[in-house]
Amino acid sequence: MAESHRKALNGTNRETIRTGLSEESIRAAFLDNLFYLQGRFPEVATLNDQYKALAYTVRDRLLHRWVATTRAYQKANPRTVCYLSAEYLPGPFLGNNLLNLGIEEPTRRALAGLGIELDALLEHEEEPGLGNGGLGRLAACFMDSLATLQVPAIGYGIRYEFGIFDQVIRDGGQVETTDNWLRFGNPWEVRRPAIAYDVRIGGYTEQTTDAQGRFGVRWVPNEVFNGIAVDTAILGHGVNTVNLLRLWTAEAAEGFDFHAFNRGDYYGAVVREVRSETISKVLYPNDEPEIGKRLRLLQQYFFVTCSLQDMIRIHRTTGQPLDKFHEKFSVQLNDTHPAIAVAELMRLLVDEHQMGWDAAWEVTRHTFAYTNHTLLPEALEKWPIPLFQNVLPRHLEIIYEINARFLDEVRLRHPFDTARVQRMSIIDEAPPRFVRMAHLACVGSFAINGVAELHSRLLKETVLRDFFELWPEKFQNKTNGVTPRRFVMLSNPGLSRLLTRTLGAGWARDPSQLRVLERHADDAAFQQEWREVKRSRKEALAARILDRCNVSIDPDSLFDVQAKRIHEYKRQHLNVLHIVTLYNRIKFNPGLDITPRTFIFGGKAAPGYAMAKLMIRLINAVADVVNRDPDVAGRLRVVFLPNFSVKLGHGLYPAADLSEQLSTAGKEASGTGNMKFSMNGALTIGTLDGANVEIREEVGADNFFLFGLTAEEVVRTLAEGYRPWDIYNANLELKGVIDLIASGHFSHGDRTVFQPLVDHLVWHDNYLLLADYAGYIACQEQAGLTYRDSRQWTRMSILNVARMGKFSSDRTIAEYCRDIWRAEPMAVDV
Ligand code: Z2T
Repeated sequence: MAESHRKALNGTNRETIRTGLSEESIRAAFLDNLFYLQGRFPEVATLNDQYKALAYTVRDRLLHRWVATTRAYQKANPRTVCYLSAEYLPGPFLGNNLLNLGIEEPTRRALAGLGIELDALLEHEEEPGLGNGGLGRLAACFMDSLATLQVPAIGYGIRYEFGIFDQVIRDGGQVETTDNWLRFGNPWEVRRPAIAYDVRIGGYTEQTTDAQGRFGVRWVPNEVFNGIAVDTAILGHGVNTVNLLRLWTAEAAEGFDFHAFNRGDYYGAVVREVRSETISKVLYPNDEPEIGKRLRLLQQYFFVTCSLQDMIRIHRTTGQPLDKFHEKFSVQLNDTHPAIAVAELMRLLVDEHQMGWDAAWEVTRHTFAYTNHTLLPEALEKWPIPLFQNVLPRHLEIIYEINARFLDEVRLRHPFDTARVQRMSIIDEAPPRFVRMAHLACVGSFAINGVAELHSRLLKETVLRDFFELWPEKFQNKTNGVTPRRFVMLSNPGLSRLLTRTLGAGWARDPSQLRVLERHADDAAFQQEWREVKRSRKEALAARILDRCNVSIDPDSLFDVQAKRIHEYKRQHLNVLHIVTLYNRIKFNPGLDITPRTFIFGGKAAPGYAMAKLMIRLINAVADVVNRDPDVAGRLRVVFLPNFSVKLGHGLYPAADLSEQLSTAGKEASGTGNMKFSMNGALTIGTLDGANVEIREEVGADNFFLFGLTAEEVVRTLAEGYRPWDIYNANLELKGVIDLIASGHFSHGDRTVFQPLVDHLVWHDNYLLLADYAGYIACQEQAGLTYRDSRQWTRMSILNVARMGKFSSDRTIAEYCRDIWRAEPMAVDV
C-alpha cells in the first residue's frame, strides 16, 4: 500500500508506539510489547513470545480504528446488520490484519532487523476452528466483506473453548483429538466482563397479575448462568472500519447460588459452575444436526439470548423506543441454529418489556431474515417437544401461540386443506412431537434465501414449497462468495503480484477488473509467468507434504485436489474409483501413456459418521498401495493431507491444477471451496450442482470439465427404480475396480474392511456414483489430455481467474445489503 494511503489510514503523520505504521515504529512497538506484555527480551524470547508480541503490536493498530469506528457508530446511529451464527471459521488473524492494514512489508523488515522471520510467526498462529466447514467459513468471509464495504455490523456467536477436533490419521483411519486452541492464550480477543447477560434454563411458567390487573407470564427457571462478551476486531481492507465479532462465553451466574453456599453446599455450587461452563465448552463436530442433544439446544439458546439482549441494550442507548427495534437492526439467521431467536425476541418484548403481542410480532417479523444452507432432509433441525419443554418451557408456549395464529392464516388461504396445515405446522405431530426449526424461521422472517441459484430454486420446489406458495415475495437467492483478500492476496502473493502488475491494484476490491486478463490469455510471455506462479505454489505444497506425510510428489504432475468435509454426497469415493481405474489400466498395460497425476485429499469426517470414516480409510489404503507400487511410480501418487483447516487451505488452493466438485446434483447447496480453487487458477471438474452451475456460466463451458446427471435426472433416475447392480455388471472396467477393492487388495487381503462401502455402492448407491462413473472417467480423461497441452491449459486457467469476479463475497454482501438488510456503507475517519 502506498505511503500516502497509510498516512490517510493513520490519520496523522505523527507516529506513536501504539499507532505508527513505519518499519521503525513497528520494531519499537514489537520490542516494547515483548518486554511489557511478555516480560521477555529478544535473546530469550520463544517463538510464541515473538508471535504474541507481534500480534499485540498489530492489535494496538486495530484498536485505534476500532475506537474510531465505535465512536462514529455511536454518533451516527446507523442501521446495523447482526449476523447470528453458531459457527465462525475466521482462519489465522495475523496475516490478514497485516494485509488489511497494508503493513506487511514494513513489518517483515522490522522483524528481519531483529533476525526474526515473519513467515515463522505467521506459521505459528493457531486458528480458531469454531466451525465445521462451509457455513462457518462463509460467516467469516461475510464479516470481512461487511467491514471492507464499511457496513456497520456485529457478528454474534459462541466462543467455544474447544473448536472442531484435530484430525490425525492413525493406521489409515481418522482419530480425533481435542483442539486446545486457547492453550497459549488468544491475543486477538478482548474480554468484556461488563457486557454480561443472564441466561435462564428450565423450570416452569406461571400467570401473574400486575398492579393494573393485567395478566402476564413469569418464567421461573431452575438454573441461571451468565454469558460474557469476548470481542474480536474485524478490520476491512484498506479502510478504517472495524466491526465486531462478539462471541459469548458461559460462566456461573454471580450470586445466583449463594443459597447453596449458605447451606454449606459448596460442592453443589461448584458443580453448577462447572455445568454452566460446559455450555460454551465444545463445538458439535457434525454438519448435520444432533437431534435430541440437550447441550446443543442450550448452546443455541445461550448465544441467541445474549445477542438479542445485547441488541436491546444497544438500542436503548439510542433513546429510541423498542417498537423501532427493527429499524435499527437487521438480524440474519445463519441456518436454523439461531432460529430460536424468533421466540426469544417475542419473549423479551412481551414478558420482559411489556409490549403487546401484536406489536411485538410486528417488530419480530420485520427483524429476522433466514438463510437456508441445505436441502438434505436429514439435516433439517427439529427438537423433540419433551426436551424442548424441559429446557425452554416459556418458549414452547410462545411457539404454540405463533403457530396457532400462523395456521389460522394458512386455513384462510387454503380452506379444507388439512394436509397442508399439517405439513406447514411448526409442530411435527409424529410422536414424541417436534419443533421444526426451519418452519419457525420461515414464519418469523421477512426474507428467506438459498445460497446458489439452483439451491434457491430447489428450496422453493421442494422443502419450502408450501411456504413459497404462501409467501412468494419472501424468497430470494444470494449466491455465496469468498473473500479475495484471504483467498487470493494472502494465500497467493505471487499471483496477486502478477495480477497487480498486469491490471493495477483495484482487482481485490473490484474483481470485475480481472476481466482485463482475458486479453493476456494467449500471450506466451504472460502464460509463462502464470505457470511459474503455479509451479512455485506446487513446489511449496510438495515440500509441505514431504514434511507432513513423508510422501514425495512431483510438481510437474497434475495436482488433482479434493478438499472439503468427507460426506457420501460429496463423493470422495467417486474420486477413488477414478484412481483405482487408472491404477488398473496401468497394471493391465504397463506401458500406458497417461498424464502423471498427484491426487490430494483433505477433510474431516463427523466422528459418528461411520461411512465417512470408512471413506477416509479407503483413501489412505489406496494411497498406501499406489504409492508403494513401482509399476505406477511416476504416474500416480495419492496423498491424504490430515487436519484440513483454513490455514492448510492457504497452501492448497494456489497449488491445485484441478478442483474436484463431485457432489450428486441437487445435494450441495452451494460449495465455496469450488470458488477458492477457481480464483487461484485451478480448473474445475464437476457436476451441475450448487454454485458449480454459476461458475461454469461465468468461466464458460469450454473452461470447465462437466460431467454427470442433472438434479432433475437424479430425481428421475431414483424414481424409476435405480439398480446400481446392473451398472456394476454392465461396465467391466467399473466391475474390475469395485472387485479389486472388495478383494482386499487395499486392505492386506482383508475382504471385510471395505465391504460395507462396496455393498452400499452395488446395492443402494443413494448418491448415484455408479450412474455417474462412466461420464466422470471420460471427463477425467479429457482433463488429463488437456493438461498435456500446456498452452491450452494455461489459457483456461487464466480465463477462470479472469471471470471469477462474481464470486467475491463483496458482491454477495452488497446484494444482502440491497435486497434484505437495507443497510448502507458508512465511512470512518481516524
Ligand atoms: C455447512 O457447512 C453447510 C450446510 C449446512 O447445512 C451445515 C453446514 Cl455445517 C445445515 C454448507 C453447505 O453444505 C455448502 O454447500 C455451502 O456452500 C455452505 O454451507 C455455505 O453456504
